[in-house]
Amino acid sequence: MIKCHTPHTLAAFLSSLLQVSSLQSVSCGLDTPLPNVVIVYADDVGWGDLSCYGASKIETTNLDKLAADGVRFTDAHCTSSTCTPSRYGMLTGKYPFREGIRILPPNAPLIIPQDTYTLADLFKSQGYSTGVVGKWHLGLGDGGQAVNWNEAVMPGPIELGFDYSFLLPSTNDRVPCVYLENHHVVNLDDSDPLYVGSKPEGVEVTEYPNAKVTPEAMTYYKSTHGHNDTVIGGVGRIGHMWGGKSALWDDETMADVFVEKAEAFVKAKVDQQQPFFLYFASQDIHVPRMPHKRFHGKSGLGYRGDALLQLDYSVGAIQTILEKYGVKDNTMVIFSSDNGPVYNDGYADGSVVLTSTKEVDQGHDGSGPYRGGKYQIYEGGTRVPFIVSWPEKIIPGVSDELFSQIDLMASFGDFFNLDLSNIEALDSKAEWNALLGGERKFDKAILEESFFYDHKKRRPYWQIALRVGDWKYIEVYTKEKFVNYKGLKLKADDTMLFNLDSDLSESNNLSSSHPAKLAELSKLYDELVFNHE
Ligand code: NG6
Ligand code: CA
Repeated sequence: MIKCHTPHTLAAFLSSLLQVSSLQSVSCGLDTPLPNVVIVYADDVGWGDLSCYGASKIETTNLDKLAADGVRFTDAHCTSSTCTPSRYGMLTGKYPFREGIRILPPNAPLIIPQDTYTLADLFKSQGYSTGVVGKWHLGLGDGGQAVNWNEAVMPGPIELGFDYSFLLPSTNDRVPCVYLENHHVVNLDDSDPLYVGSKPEGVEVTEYPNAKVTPEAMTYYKSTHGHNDTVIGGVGRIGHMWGGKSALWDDETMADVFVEKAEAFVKAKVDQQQPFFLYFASQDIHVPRMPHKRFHGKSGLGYRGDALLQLDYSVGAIQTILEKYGVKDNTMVIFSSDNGPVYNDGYADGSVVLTSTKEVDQGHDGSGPYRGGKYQIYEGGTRVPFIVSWPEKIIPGVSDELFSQIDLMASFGDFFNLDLSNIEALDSKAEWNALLGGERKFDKAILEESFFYDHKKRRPYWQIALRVGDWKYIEVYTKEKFVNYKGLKLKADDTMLFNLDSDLSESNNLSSSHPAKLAELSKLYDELVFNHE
Protein backbone atom coordinates (compact mmCIF):
# COMPACT_ATOMS: atom_id res chain seq x y z
CA MET A 1 0.00 0.00 0.00
CA ILE A 2 2.84 2.40 0.82
CA LYS A 3 5.31 3.16 -1.91
CA CYS A 4 8.56 4.99 -1.71
CA HIS A 5 8.77 7.30 -4.76
CA THR A 6 12.50 7.08 -4.68
CA PRO A 7 14.83 5.41 -2.26
CA HIS A 8 15.80 7.64 0.62
CA THR A 9 18.73 9.24 -1.16
CA LEU A 10 20.88 12.05 0.04
CA ALA A 11 19.37 14.18 -2.75
CA ALA A 12 15.87 13.57 -1.44
CA PHE A 13 17.02 14.31 2.05
CA LEU A 14 18.65 17.55 0.97
CA SER A 15 15.63 18.64 -1.00
CA SER A 16 13.36 18.03 1.97
CA LEU A 17 15.61 20.16 4.09
CA LEU A 18 15.77 22.90 1.48
CA GLN A 19 12.01 23.40 1.80
CA VAL A 20 12.70 25.07 5.09
CA SER A 21 12.06 28.76 4.78
CA SER A 22 14.53 31.46 5.52
CA LEU A 23 13.03 31.64 8.99
CA GLN A 24 14.83 28.43 9.82
CA SER A 25 17.95 27.59 7.97
CA VAL A 26 19.45 24.15 8.25
CA SER A 27 22.81 22.69 7.54
CA CYS A 28 23.32 19.22 6.21
CA GLY A 29 26.41 17.09 6.50
CA LEU A 30 27.27 14.88 3.55
CA ASP A 31 27.22 11.63 5.48
CA THR A 32 23.97 12.32 7.26
CA PRO A 33 22.57 9.20 8.92
CA LEU A 34 18.83 8.94 9.49
CA PRO A 35 17.78 10.89 12.57
CA ASN A 36 16.34 9.08 15.55
CA VAL A 37 12.94 10.39 16.59
CA VAL A 38 11.59 10.58 20.13
CA ILE A 39 8.10 11.86 20.85
CA VAL A 40 7.71 12.77 24.50
CA TYR A 41 3.96 12.92 25.02
CA ALA A 42 2.83 14.44 28.30
CA ASP A 43 -0.60 13.96 29.83
CA ASP A 44 -2.88 16.91 30.67
CA VAL A 45 -0.10 19.49 30.40
CA GLY A 46 -1.37 22.86 29.25
CA TRP A 47 0.10 25.68 27.18
CA GLY A 48 0.72 27.75 30.29
CA ASP A 49 2.23 25.00 32.42
CA LEU A 50 5.86 25.45 31.35
CA SER A 51 8.12 28.34 32.21
CA CYS A 52 9.21 28.61 28.56
CA TYR A 53 5.53 29.32 27.79
CA GLY A 54 5.36 32.05 30.40
CA ALA A 55 4.58 30.21 33.65
CA SER A 56 6.19 32.23 36.42
CA LYS A 57 5.37 30.09 39.45
CA ILE A 58 7.28 27.04 38.30
CA GLU A 59 10.59 26.39 36.59
CA THR A 60 10.62 23.63 34.03
CA THR A 61 14.34 23.89 33.44
CA ASN A 62 14.86 20.91 31.14
CA LEU A 63 11.87 21.72 28.95
CA ASP A 64 13.04 25.31 28.76
CA LYS A 65 16.42 24.08 27.59
CA LEU A 66 14.80 21.84 24.98
CA ALA A 67 12.85 24.87 23.74
CA ALA A 68 15.92 27.11 23.77
CA ASP A 69 17.79 24.57 21.63
CA GLY A 70 14.85 23.90 19.29
CA VAL A 71 11.65 25.42 17.95
CA ARG A 72 8.91 26.36 20.38
CA PHE A 73 5.48 26.47 18.77
CA THR A 74 2.91 28.92 20.10
CA ASP A 75 -0.09 27.72 18.04
CA ALA A 76 0.26 23.93 17.92
CA HIS A 77 -2.61 21.59 18.77
CA CYS A 78 -3.54 18.11 19.75
CA THR A 79 -6.57 16.87 17.83
CA SER A 80 -8.82 16.64 20.88
CA SER A 81 -9.20 17.88 24.39
CA THR A 82 -8.95 14.35 25.81
CA CYS A 83 -6.44 11.55 25.74
CA THR A 84 -7.61 8.57 23.70
CA PRO A 85 -8.78 10.67 20.72
CA SER A 86 -5.58 12.72 20.61
CA ARG A 87 -3.39 9.63 20.72
CA TYR A 88 -5.49 8.00 18.03
CA GLY A 89 -5.17 11.10 15.84
CA MET A 90 -1.43 11.40 16.23
CA LEU A 91 -0.68 7.72 15.62
CA THR A 92 -3.06 7.22 12.67
CA GLY A 93 -3.15 10.64 10.97
CA LYS A 94 -6.94 10.44 11.00
CA TYR A 95 -9.25 12.76 12.95
CA PRO A 96 -10.70 10.73 15.82
CA PHE A 97 -14.25 12.04 15.35
CA ARG A 98 -14.41 10.16 12.05
CA GLU A 99 -14.54 6.94 14.05
CA GLY A 100 -16.31 8.28 17.13
CA ILE A 101 -13.23 7.74 19.31
CA ARG A 102 -13.84 8.56 22.99
CA ILE A 103 -12.03 8.14 26.32
CA LEU A 104 -11.76 4.40 26.87
CA PRO A 105 -12.84 2.51 29.99
CA PRO A 106 -10.35 0.22 31.78
CA ASN A 107 -10.89 -3.06 29.93
CA ALA A 108 -11.58 -1.69 26.43
CA PRO A 109 -10.41 -3.53 23.31
CA LEU A 110 -7.85 -2.05 20.94
CA ILE A 111 -9.61 0.74 19.04
CA ILE A 112 -7.14 0.99 16.18
CA PRO A 113 -7.84 -1.82 13.70
CA GLN A 114 -4.76 -3.96 13.19
CA ASP A 115 -4.50 -3.20 9.49
CA THR A 116 -4.32 0.55 10.13
CA TYR A 117 -1.16 2.25 8.93
CA THR A 118 0.40 3.91 11.96
CA LEU A 119 3.28 6.25 12.67
CA ALA A 120 5.17 3.19 13.93
CA ASP A 121 4.58 1.41 10.58
CA LEU A 122 5.90 4.45 8.78
CA PHE A 123 9.18 4.45 10.70
CA LYS A 124 9.46 0.69 10.53
CA SER A 125 9.14 0.81 6.74
CA GLN A 126 12.26 2.97 6.71
CA GLY A 127 14.34 0.51 8.73
CA TYR A 128 13.76 2.05 12.14
CA SER A 129 13.30 0.07 15.30
CA THR A 130 10.13 1.31 16.96
CA GLY A 131 9.25 1.41 20.65
CA VAL A 132 6.52 2.71 22.92
CA VAL A 133 7.11 3.29 26.62
CA GLY A 134 4.40 4.65 28.91
CA LYS A 135 0.69 5.37 28.80
CA TRP A 136 -1.26 3.59 26.06
CA HIS A 137 -5.02 4.16 26.60
CA LEU A 138 -5.93 2.91 23.13
CA GLY A 139 -7.31 -0.39 24.35
CA LEU A 140 -5.89 -3.91 24.19
CA GLY A 141 -7.25 -7.21 22.90
CA ASP A 142 -9.63 -8.02 20.10
CA GLY A 143 -12.90 -7.06 21.73
CA GLY A 144 -14.48 -10.44 21.10
CA GLN A 145 -14.14 -11.22 24.78
CA ALA A 146 -12.65 -9.60 27.86
CA VAL A 147 -8.86 -9.56 27.86
CA ASN A 148 -7.25 -12.44 29.67
CA TRP A 149 -4.43 -10.63 31.47
CA ASN A 150 -2.81 -13.94 32.46
CA GLU A 151 -1.98 -14.88 28.90
CA ALA A 152 -0.57 -12.99 25.94
CA VAL A 153 -2.48 -9.69 25.79
CA MET A 154 -2.98 -8.87 22.12
CA PRO A 155 -3.50 -7.21 19.75
CA GLY A 156 -1.86 -4.03 20.98
CA PRO A 157 1.06 -1.84 19.97
CA ILE A 158 3.17 -4.76 18.73
CA GLU A 159 0.45 -5.55 16.18
CA LEU A 160 0.39 -1.88 15.15
CA GLY A 161 4.04 -1.63 14.16
CA PHE A 162 5.90 -1.22 17.44
CA ASP A 163 8.82 -3.63 17.92
CA TYR A 164 8.90 -3.05 21.65
CA SER A 165 6.34 -1.90 24.17
CA PHE A 166 6.34 -1.25 27.89
CA LEU A 167 2.96 0.05 28.91
CA LEU A 168 0.80 1.56 31.51
CA PRO A 169 -2.17 -0.12 29.79
CA SER A 170 -4.89 2.48 30.30
CA THR A 171 -4.48 5.53 32.57
CA ASN A 172 -2.97 5.84 36.01
CA ASP A 173 -6.43 6.37 37.48
CA ARG A 174 -7.77 3.18 35.86
CA VAL A 175 -7.19 -0.48 36.58
CA PRO A 176 -5.29 -2.66 35.89
CA CYS A 177 -2.44 -1.09 37.86
CA VAL A 178 0.26 -3.27 36.32
CA TYR A 179 2.84 -2.85 33.59
CA LEU A 180 2.59 -4.75 30.34
CA GLU A 181 5.85 -5.52 28.54
CA ASN A 182 5.21 -6.57 24.95
CA HIS A 183 2.39 -9.08 25.39
CA HIS A 184 2.74 -9.93 29.07
CA VAL A 185 2.00 -8.45 32.46
CA VAL A 186 5.32 -7.85 34.23
CA ASN A 187 6.00 -9.84 37.44
CA LEU A 188 2.69 -11.68 37.40
CA ASP A 189 2.54 -14.68 39.72
CA ASP A 190 0.54 -17.67 38.42
CA SER A 191 -0.83 -18.35 41.87
CA ASP A 192 -2.54 -14.94 41.98
CA PRO A 193 -3.96 -14.38 38.50
CA LEU A 194 -5.19 -10.95 37.46
CA TYR A 195 -8.83 -10.19 36.60
CA VAL A 196 -10.25 -6.87 35.43
CA GLY A 197 -13.91 -5.91 35.34
CA SER A 198 -15.22 -9.14 36.82
CA LYS A 199 -13.64 -12.31 38.16
CA PRO A 200 -14.74 -15.89 37.70
CA GLU A 201 -16.84 -17.40 40.50
CA GLY A 202 -14.98 -19.23 43.25
CA VAL A 203 -11.47 -18.09 42.30
CA GLU A 204 -9.30 -17.14 45.29
CA VAL A 205 -7.08 -14.20 44.49
CA THR A 206 -5.98 -11.01 46.22
CA GLU A 207 -8.92 -8.76 47.01
CA TYR A 208 -8.39 -5.01 47.14
CA PRO A 209 -10.48 -2.59 49.18
CA ASN A 210 -13.51 -1.13 47.47
CA ALA A 211 -13.33 2.61 48.12
CA LYS A 212 -17.09 2.93 48.38
CA VAL A 213 -17.20 0.35 51.16
CA THR A 214 -13.96 1.24 52.94
CA PRO A 215 -13.15 4.85 52.12
CA GLU A 216 -10.54 4.85 54.90
CA ALA A 217 -8.38 2.66 52.61
CA MET A 218 -7.72 5.80 50.53
CA THR A 219 -4.74 6.89 52.62
CA TYR A 220 -2.80 8.87 49.99
CA TYR A 221 -5.70 11.21 49.32
CA LYS A 222 -9.39 10.73 48.79
CA SER A 223 -11.17 10.53 45.49
CA THR A 224 -14.72 10.90 44.35
CA HIS A 225 -17.15 10.43 41.45
CA GLY A 226 -16.09 7.24 39.72
CA HIS A 227 -12.54 7.17 41.02
CA ASN A 228 -13.57 5.15 44.00
CA ASP A 229 -13.78 1.56 42.85
CA THR A 230 -10.59 -0.40 43.55
CA VAL A 231 -8.06 1.05 46.01
CA ILE A 232 -4.47 0.44 44.96
CA GLY A 233 -1.51 2.12 46.63
CA GLY A 234 -3.80 4.08 48.96
CA VAL A 235 -5.65 5.66 46.04
CA GLY A 236 -9.04 4.87 44.50
CA ARG A 237 -9.08 3.91 40.81
CA ILE A 238 -11.70 3.69 38.08
CA GLY A 239 -12.78 0.08 37.55
CA HIS A 240 -12.40 -3.19 39.42
CA MET A 241 -9.47 -5.56 39.56
CA TRP A 242 -8.57 -8.65 41.54
CA GLY A 243 -5.33 -10.59 41.95
CA GLY A 244 -2.00 -9.74 40.32
CA LYS A 245 -0.60 -8.38 43.58
CA SER A 246 3.02 -9.18 42.72
CA ALA A 247 2.62 -7.20 39.49
CA LEU A 248 1.22 -3.97 40.96
CA TRP A 249 3.02 -0.85 39.88
CA ASP A 250 4.28 1.72 42.34
CA ASP A 251 3.01 5.15 41.27
CA GLU A 252 5.88 7.01 42.89
CA THR A 253 8.53 5.20 40.86
CA MET A 254 6.59 5.10 37.59
CA ALA A 255 8.49 7.99 35.98
CA ASP A 256 11.82 6.39 36.88
CA VAL A 257 10.70 3.01 35.52
CA PHE A 258 9.72 4.60 32.19
CA VAL A 259 13.06 6.42 31.95
CA GLU A 260 14.87 3.16 32.71
CA LYS A 261 12.95 1.33 29.96
CA ALA A 262 13.60 4.17 27.52
CA GLU A 263 17.32 3.95 28.29
CA ALA A 264 17.41 0.19 27.71
CA PHE A 265 15.65 0.67 24.37
CA VAL A 266 17.97 3.48 23.22
CA LYS A 267 21.09 1.60 24.33
CA ALA A 268 20.06 -1.57 22.47
CA LYS A 269 19.38 0.35 19.26
CA VAL A 270 22.62 2.30 19.43
CA ASP A 271 24.49 -0.97 20.05
CA GLN A 272 22.75 -2.47 17.01
CA GLN A 273 23.42 0.72 15.02
CA GLN A 274 19.77 0.96 14.11
CA PRO A 275 17.83 4.24 13.89
CA PHE A 276 14.97 4.32 16.36
CA PHE A 277 11.56 5.86 16.86
CA LEU A 278 10.54 6.05 20.50
CA TYR A 279 7.07 7.12 21.58
CA PHE A 280 7.59 8.03 25.22
CA ALA A 281 4.19 8.65 26.79
CA SER A 282 4.56 9.96 30.32
CA GLN A 283 1.75 9.54 32.84
CA ASP A 284 2.61 12.98 34.22
CA ILE A 285 0.67 15.08 35.09
CA HIS A 286 -2.57 13.05 34.91
CA VAL A 287 -4.40 12.20 38.15
CA PRO A 288 -3.64 10.64 40.56
CA ARG A 289 -0.56 12.83 40.79
CA MET A 290 1.83 10.77 42.88
CA PRO A 291 5.34 11.88 41.97
CA HIS A 292 8.38 10.39 43.63
CA LYS A 293 8.97 11.66 47.18
CA ARG A 294 12.05 13.56 46.01
CA PHE A 295 9.70 15.98 44.20
CA HIS A 296 7.24 16.42 47.06
CA GLY A 297 6.88 20.05 48.05
CA LYS A 298 9.50 21.16 45.53
CA SER A 299 7.23 23.21 43.26
CA GLY A 300 5.22 25.04 45.90
CA LEU A 301 2.21 24.24 43.71
CA GLY A 302 1.12 21.03 45.37
CA TYR A 303 1.06 17.56 43.81
CA ARG A 304 0.20 18.93 40.38
CA GLY A 305 3.23 21.22 40.33
CA ASP A 306 5.45 18.50 41.79
CA ALA A 307 4.32 16.12 39.03
CA LEU A 308 5.25 18.81 36.48
CA LEU A 309 8.75 18.89 37.97
CA GLN A 310 8.88 15.12 37.65
CA LEU A 311 7.87 15.39 33.98
CA ASP A 312 10.58 17.97 33.49
CA TYR A 313 13.03 15.59 35.15
CA SER A 314 12.03 12.80 32.70
CA VAL A 315 12.65 15.12 29.75
CA GLY A 316 16.10 15.98 31.13
CA ALA A 317 16.83 12.30 31.76
CA ILE A 318 16.00 11.45 28.15
CA GLN A 319 18.33 14.18 26.92
CA THR A 320 21.06 12.79 29.18
CA ILE A 321 20.47 9.29 27.80
CA LEU A 322 20.73 10.52 24.20
CA GLU A 323 23.95 12.30 25.09
CA LYS A 324 25.37 9.30 26.94
CA TYR A 325 24.91 7.05 23.89
CA GLY A 326 26.24 9.69 21.51
CA VAL A 327 23.02 10.27 19.54
CA LYS A 328 21.72 13.54 20.92
CA ASP A 329 22.74 15.72 17.98
CA ASN A 330 21.03 13.55 15.42
CA THR A 331 17.88 12.84 17.40
CA MET A 332 14.72 14.80 16.84
CA VAL A 333 12.87 15.19 20.12
CA ILE A 334 9.27 16.33 19.92
CA PHE A 335 7.58 17.29 23.17
CA SER A 336 3.85 17.83 23.40
CA SER A 337 0.71 16.97 25.36
CA ASP A 338 -2.51 15.05 24.69
CA ASN A 339 -4.87 17.76 25.95
CA GLY A 340 -4.98 20.93 27.96
CA PRO A 341 -4.80 21.38 31.71
CA VAL A 342 -7.14 20.25 34.44
CA TYR A 343 -6.83 20.78 38.16
CA ASN A 344 -9.30 18.80 40.21
CA ASP A 345 -10.03 15.73 38.08
CA GLY A 346 -11.56 13.55 40.76
CA TYR A 347 -8.90 13.46 43.50
CA ALA A 348 -8.64 15.62 46.60
CA ASP A 349 -4.98 16.36 45.93
CA GLY A 350 -5.23 20.02 46.91
CA SER A 351 -5.92 21.37 43.41
CA VAL A 352 -8.64 23.93 42.97
CA VAL A 353 -12.04 23.03 41.60
CA LEU A 354 -12.70 23.29 37.87
CA THR A 355 -14.53 26.41 36.85
CA SER A 356 -16.30 26.67 33.54
CA THR A 357 -13.87 29.07 31.94
CA LYS A 358 -10.61 29.22 33.83
CA GLU A 359 -8.55 27.14 36.18
CA VAL A 360 -6.09 28.97 38.32
CA ASP A 361 -4.17 27.37 41.14
CA GLN A 362 -2.15 29.61 43.41
CA GLY A 363 -1.60 32.07 40.60
CA HIS A 364 -0.50 29.35 38.17
CA ASP A 365 -2.74 29.15 35.12
CA GLY A 366 -2.15 25.98 33.12
CA SER A 367 -3.87 27.32 30.00
CA GLY A 368 -1.95 30.60 29.98
CA PRO A 369 -3.96 33.35 28.29
CA TYR A 370 -6.40 30.90 26.70
CA ARG A 371 -9.90 29.91 27.67
CA GLY A 372 -10.81 26.55 29.18
CA GLY A 373 -8.78 23.38 29.43
CA LYS A 374 -9.16 19.62 29.26
CA TYR A 375 -12.57 18.43 27.95
CA GLN A 376 -13.25 21.81 26.34
CA ILE A 377 -13.28 23.06 22.76
CA TYR A 378 -11.70 26.40 23.63
CA GLU A 379 -8.03 26.98 22.93
CA GLY A 380 -7.01 25.88 26.43
CA GLY A 381 -8.28 22.40 25.56
CA THR A 382 -6.14 21.74 22.51
CA ARG A 383 -3.49 24.44 22.17
CA VAL A 384 -0.64 22.71 23.94
CA PRO A 385 3.12 23.03 24.32
CA PHE A 386 4.90 21.75 21.23
CA ILE A 387 8.67 21.80 21.08
CA VAL A 388 10.86 20.29 18.40
CA SER A 389 14.56 19.89 18.96
CA TRP A 390 17.12 18.42 16.58
CA PRO A 391 20.50 19.92 17.42
CA GLU A 392 22.17 18.94 14.16
CA LYS A 393 19.50 20.45 11.91
CA ILE A 394 17.28 22.97 13.61
CA ILE A 395 18.22 26.55 14.24
CA PRO A 396 16.48 27.51 17.50
CA GLY A 397 13.50 29.83 17.34
CA VAL A 398 9.82 30.35 17.98
CA SER A 399 7.13 29.43 15.46
CA ASP A 400 3.67 31.00 15.46
CA GLU A 401 2.50 28.72 12.62
CA LEU A 402 -0.66 26.69 13.08
CA PHE A 403 0.38 23.07 13.51
CA SER A 404 -1.58 19.99 14.48
CA GLN A 405 -0.24 16.70 15.81
CA ILE A 406 -2.30 15.11 13.03
CA ASP A 407 0.31 16.47 10.61
CA LEU A 408 3.18 14.46 12.07
CA MET A 409 2.45 11.34 10.02
CA ALA A 410 2.44 12.99 6.57
CA SER A 411 5.30 15.29 7.52
CA PHE A 412 7.53 12.32 8.26
CA GLY A 413 6.14 10.69 5.11
CA ASP A 414 7.33 13.77 3.24
CA PHE A 415 10.76 13.52 4.81
CA PHE A 416 11.06 9.88 3.73
CA ASN A 417 9.51 10.58 0.32
CA LEU A 418 6.61 8.22 0.90
CA ASP A 419 3.41 8.25 -1.07
CA LEU A 420 0.70 8.06 1.58
CA SER A 421 -2.15 8.90 -0.79
CA ASN A 422 -3.70 5.46 -0.43
CA ILE A 423 -4.07 5.59 3.31
CA GLU A 424 -7.72 5.57 4.23
CA ALA A 425 -9.07 9.01 5.19
CA LEU A 426 -5.66 10.42 5.98
CA ASP A 427 -6.20 13.87 7.45
CA SER A 428 -2.50 14.44 7.91
CA LYS A 429 -0.79 17.17 5.87
CA ALA A 430 2.85 17.01 4.83
CA GLU A 431 4.15 19.97 6.78
CA TRP A 432 7.78 18.99 7.21
CA ASN A 433 8.89 22.53 6.65
CA ALA A 434 6.57 23.83 9.35
CA LEU A 435 7.65 21.05 11.71
CA LEU A 436 11.20 22.35 11.51
CA GLY A 437 10.03 25.88 12.27
CA GLY A 438 9.34 27.19 8.78
CA GLU A 439 6.12 28.22 7.09
CA ARG A 440 3.09 26.03 6.64
CA LYS A 441 2.67 24.84 3.06
CA PHE A 442 -0.94 23.68 2.84
CA ASP A 443 -4.09 25.56 3.77
CA LYS A 444 -4.06 27.01 7.22
CA ALA A 445 -7.04 25.00 8.34
CA ILE A 446 -7.02 22.48 11.16
CA LEU A 447 -9.80 20.85 13.14
CA GLU A 448 -10.08 20.47 16.89
CA GLU A 449 -12.55 18.36 18.77
CA SER A 450 -13.95 18.01 22.24
CA PHE A 451 -16.40 15.73 23.87
CA PHE A 452 -17.82 16.74 27.19
CA TYR A 453 -20.44 15.05 29.29
CA ASP A 454 -22.46 17.50 31.32
CA HIS A 455 -23.35 15.45 34.40
CA LYS A 456 -25.81 18.06 35.63
CA LYS A 457 -27.81 18.28 32.40
CA ARG A 458 -27.18 14.60 31.75
CA ARG A 459 -26.23 15.05 28.18
CA PRO A 460 -23.08 14.98 26.11
CA TYR A 461 -21.78 17.94 24.18
CA TRP A 462 -19.77 17.08 21.16
CA GLN A 463 -18.02 19.96 19.48
CA ILE A 464 -15.75 20.37 16.51
CA ALA A 465 -13.86 23.54 15.76
CA LEU A 466 -12.25 24.75 12.59
CA ARG A 467 -9.25 27.02 12.89
CA VAL A 468 -8.29 29.10 9.88
CA GLY A 469 -5.68 31.66 10.76
CA ASP A 470 -7.05 33.67 13.66
CA TRP A 471 -10.63 32.63 12.99
CA LYS A 472 -12.24 29.86 14.97
CA TYR A 473 -15.59 28.39 14.01
CA ILE A 474 -17.26 25.90 16.37
CA GLU A 475 -20.25 23.63 15.83
CA VAL A 476 -21.96 22.22 18.88
CA TYR A 477 -23.94 18.99 18.79
CA THR A 478 -26.08 17.52 21.51
CA LYS A 479 -27.22 14.06 22.32
CA GLU A 480 -29.30 12.73 19.43
CA LYS A 481 -26.98 14.09 16.82
CA PHE A 482 -23.96 12.80 18.61
CA VAL A 483 -25.40 9.31 18.76
CA ASN A 484 -26.38 9.31 15.10
CA TYR A 485 -23.22 10.79 13.70
CA LYS A 486 -21.16 8.85 11.20
CA GLY A 487 -21.42 9.75 7.61
CA LEU A 488 -24.58 11.72 8.27
CA LYS A 489 -24.92 15.34 7.34
CA LEU A 490 -25.96 16.95 10.55
CA LYS A 491 -26.97 20.43 11.43
CA ALA A 492 -25.40 21.67 14.61
CA ASP A 493 -27.50 22.91 17.49
CA ASP A 494 -25.33 25.94 17.91
CA THR A 495 -22.39 27.68 16.28
CA MET A 496 -19.76 30.00 17.60
CA LEU A 497 -17.32 32.28 15.83
CA PHE A 498 -14.31 33.87 17.46
CA ASN A 499 -11.45 35.98 16.23
CA LEU A 500 -8.39 35.09 18.29
CA ASP A 501 -6.46 38.11 17.11
CA SER A 502 -8.72 40.51 18.97
CA ASP A 503 -10.24 38.01 21.39
CA LEU A 504 -7.65 35.56 22.70
CA SER A 505 -9.96 34.38 25.46
CA GLU A 506 -12.83 33.44 23.10
CA SER A 507 -15.40 35.49 24.95
CA ASN A 508 -16.98 37.42 22.09
CA ASN A 509 -19.15 35.25 19.84
CA LEU A 510 -19.23 36.97 16.43
CA SER A 511 -21.61 34.56 14.70
CA SER A 512 -24.44 37.12 14.48
CA SER A 513 -22.32 40.13 13.64
CA HIS A 514 -20.16 38.43 10.95
CA PRO A 515 -22.60 36.39 8.80
CA ALA A 516 -20.34 36.34 5.73
CA LYS A 517 -17.38 34.92 7.65
CA LEU A 518 -19.70 32.49 9.35
CA ALA A 519 -21.02 31.23 6.00
CA GLU A 520 -17.53 30.94 4.54
CA LEU A 521 -16.20 28.92 7.47
CA SER A 522 -19.36 26.85 7.70
CA LYS A 523 -18.87 25.78 4.08
CA LEU A 524 -15.23 24.87 4.62
CA TYR A 525 -16.17 23.06 7.82
CA ASP A 526 -18.72 20.93 5.95
CA GLU A 527 -16.12 20.06 3.34
CA LEU A 528 -13.51 19.04 5.89
CA VAL A 529 -15.79 17.28 8.34
CA PHE A 530 -18.51 15.73 6.20
CA ASN A 531 -17.38 15.61 2.59
CA HIS A 532 -14.01 14.16 3.39
CA GLU A 533 -13.01 11.31 1.10
C1 NG6 B 1 -12.63 10.78 32.78
C2 NG6 B 1 -12.29 10.73 34.25
C3 NG6 B 1 -11.03 11.56 34.47
C4 NG6 B 1 -9.93 11.08 33.58
C5 NG6 B 1 -10.40 11.07 32.14
C6 NG6 B 1 -9.38 10.52 31.20
C7 NG6 B 1 -14.33 10.53 35.61
C8 NG6 B 1 -15.46 11.27 36.27
N1 NG6 B 1 -13.41 11.28 35.02
O1 NG6 B 1 -13.76 10.01 32.51
O2 NG6 B 1 -10.63 11.52 35.79
O3 NG6 B 1 -9.51 9.79 33.94
O4 NG6 B 1 -11.55 10.29 32.02
O5 NG6 B 1 -8.35 11.42 31.09
O6 NG6 B 1 -14.27 9.32 35.64
S1 NG6 B 1 -7.51 11.36 29.78
O7 NG6 B 1 -6.49 12.38 29.91
O8 NG6 B 1 -6.93 10.03 29.75
O9 NG6 B 1 -8.41 11.64 28.69
CA1 CA C 1 -4.78 13.45 28.97
